[in-house]
Amino acid sequence: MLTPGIDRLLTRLPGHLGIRWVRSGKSRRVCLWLLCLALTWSSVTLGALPTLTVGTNVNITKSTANNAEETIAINPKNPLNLFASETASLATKYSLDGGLTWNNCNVTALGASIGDVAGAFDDYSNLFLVELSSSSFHVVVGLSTNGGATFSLLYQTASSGNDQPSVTVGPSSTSGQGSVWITYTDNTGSGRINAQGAAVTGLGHVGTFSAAQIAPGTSGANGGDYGDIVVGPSGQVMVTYQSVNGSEGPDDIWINLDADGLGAGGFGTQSIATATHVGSFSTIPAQPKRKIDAEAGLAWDRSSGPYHGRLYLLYTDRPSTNSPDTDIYVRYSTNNGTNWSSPVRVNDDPIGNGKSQFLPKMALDQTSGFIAVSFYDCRNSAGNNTTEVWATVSTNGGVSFLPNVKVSAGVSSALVSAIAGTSFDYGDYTGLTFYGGVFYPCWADNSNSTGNNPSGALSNFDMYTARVTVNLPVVMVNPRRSGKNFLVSVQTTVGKTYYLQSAPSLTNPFWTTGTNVVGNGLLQDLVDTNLATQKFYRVLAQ
Ligand SMILES: [Ca+2]
Ligand SMILES: [Ca+2]
Ligand SMILES: [Ca+2]
Ligand SMILES: [Ca+2]
Repeated sequence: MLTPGIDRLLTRLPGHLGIRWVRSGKSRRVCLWLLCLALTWSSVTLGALPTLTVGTNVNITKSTANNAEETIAINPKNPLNLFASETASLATKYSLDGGLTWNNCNVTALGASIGDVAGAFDDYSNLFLVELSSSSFHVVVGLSTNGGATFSLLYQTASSGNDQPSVTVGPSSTSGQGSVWITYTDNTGSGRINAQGAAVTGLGHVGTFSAAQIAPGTSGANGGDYGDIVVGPSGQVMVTYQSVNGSEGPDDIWINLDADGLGAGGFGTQSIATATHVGSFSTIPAQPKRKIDAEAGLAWDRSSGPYHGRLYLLYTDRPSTNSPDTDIYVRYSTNNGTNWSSPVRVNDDPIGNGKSQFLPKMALDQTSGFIAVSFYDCRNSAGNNTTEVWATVSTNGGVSFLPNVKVSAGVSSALVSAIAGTSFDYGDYTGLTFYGGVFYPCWADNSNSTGNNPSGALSNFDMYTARVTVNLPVVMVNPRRSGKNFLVSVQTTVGKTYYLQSAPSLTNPFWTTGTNVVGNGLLQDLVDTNLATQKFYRVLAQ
């Protein structure tokens, strides 16, 4: 039972914790207000940052074939259900136990493919898979309604000669209805960026894909490729891509917005979101044959968190064309891509150390608005040519990123004969998915750190993943009454002092400071021995 004052109570109070104590008549009750997320946002005040815990590396494929260029997706309706696939050998797998064990998907209905796989689950548990057909590179869209066990053929483009399709899901511009969108490069149209969307109304209920919409400005010399697509909170859709100049760079990363999503309006004029020194074929020591592009990626915050509506752009840049010192950057926009923030460097190894970070992927947790980024990283490679996988998270809307964590247990290399002979290196991209405070990078690994790559170490890649958990700092637990005492436990940090304050109402600007404790790194109690009929409590740290 909430009293009329509760709405006002739900006003966020940065930098402290709020608790309302109500004691009335015969029934005594406590209305507790635990702002765990607010605590994270106010972590500067409280002196505690979220941490990331990396789980055991899992070898998804365990195959003698070469496995590289991955996609991974988590089912928001059942987060123990994951899907992963890769281009080099088209291993296509699903998991029902949170990524610990993996089964083969049946994709025979989709026909023969040359890969360029990408997958996404929607909120109805629909799993969409896009890939290129072996015959003429049509974009094939598969649908699984059973978590990845079997796929049916949902759609195939009329256009041929396509490249690098992506798929994404979200709401539509019609209330209560979802949408699924694909984008790809149509090379019969000289590098046009095409997008097509369909309404989704339930599990297995997917409408007809719209005709191919061309992103204006993309054709001929300004053709785009290596892009991404994302759906915003009101069903609006954005594509990103970089110019295909076939060179080391410099280059531009472009965007077009379809403001009404599945509505009749098309994509607007293209605009440059950022310049980069990474061209569409940039040579780095770790990926010398396949080369890399900037791997532009998009995420849009549709959560109810504090950064709802924020749009994120991920890309790779370097200090100058031909520099091996590639870095990963994120910019954000609060106005549908009209303006972008300054770039924030995601990798946290020393600036200017010459080491390559490449093939980044970004994913947004729609339960919180947190964004994760993972990437191959040569920071620990003396020759800047062997890789680990590193990752990090931003909990503050892309303003900063947590200290990076190493996700891969071993060190991999594309310079070994088995991989160099393919000229495919690590492929063109990696996978990442993020839901409910847990994210899963997916990458090509030939370290054999798990001991179950049948090709042994430093031979053919297997596809690996690991569960990475975001741990929010617990700073206040177990608020409780004991006789005439009110108590709350606080996780303290050395160097801070914690004060319990109370006030008779939230509109009263005068808070009475009660007891305090000096932080010692342990859980400590703050006590008010003068419980009144109604009090509002907060804990300050300074
Ligand atoms: Ca590819
Ligand atoms: Ca539209
Ligand atoms: Ca670097
Ligand atoms: Ca393998």
